[in-house]
Amino acid sequence: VLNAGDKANVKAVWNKVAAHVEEYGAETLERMFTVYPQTKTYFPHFDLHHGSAQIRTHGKKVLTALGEAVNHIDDLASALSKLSDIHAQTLRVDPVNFKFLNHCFLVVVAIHQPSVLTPEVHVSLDKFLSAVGTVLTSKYR
Ligand code: HNI
Repeated sequence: VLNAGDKANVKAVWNKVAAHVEEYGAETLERMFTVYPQTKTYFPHFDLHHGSAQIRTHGKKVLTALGEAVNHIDDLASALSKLSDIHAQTLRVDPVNFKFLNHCFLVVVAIHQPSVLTPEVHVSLDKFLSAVGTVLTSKYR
């Protein structure tokens, strides 16, 4: 459960991330595809080469959605309801992949914004990303 301190920490991270959603999003996806190549199977229709315009566009979409979740951190379930339907019913992304994406995003934040990522903030960001993953995989049947 995200407590008040966690919520403040996540908002502090987002203050640093918001201006870079396309860059950080693309880097997150590129790391995910390289480090966990099985994640590429969900994107057979994408050009996955370095610098791909599709990766940039999709990275921006994913991080923009995460930013929306930060803006509705007290009600993630409603804020992510539509995305949850898409991932569970249409895309059928195996839940393990959310851990991979979360890990890669943490690495990207650590690289680009090292000063914001104190151990306490790291914990809060990890909790937030897990909570988002839980919501996005909550409608699987
Ligand atoms: Ni995800 C589409 C957000 C995790 C595979 N994803 C989206 C869209 C958003 C999004 C936004 C665009 C939806 C639309 O078209 O309306 N994805 C998120 C978020 C997370 C996440 C916020 C977790 C933090 N997605 C994942 C994971 C995978 C994944 C872990 C698989 C490894 N997502 C997809 C695929 C699509 C997608 C595939 C469709 C892409 C396309 O354009 O065809």
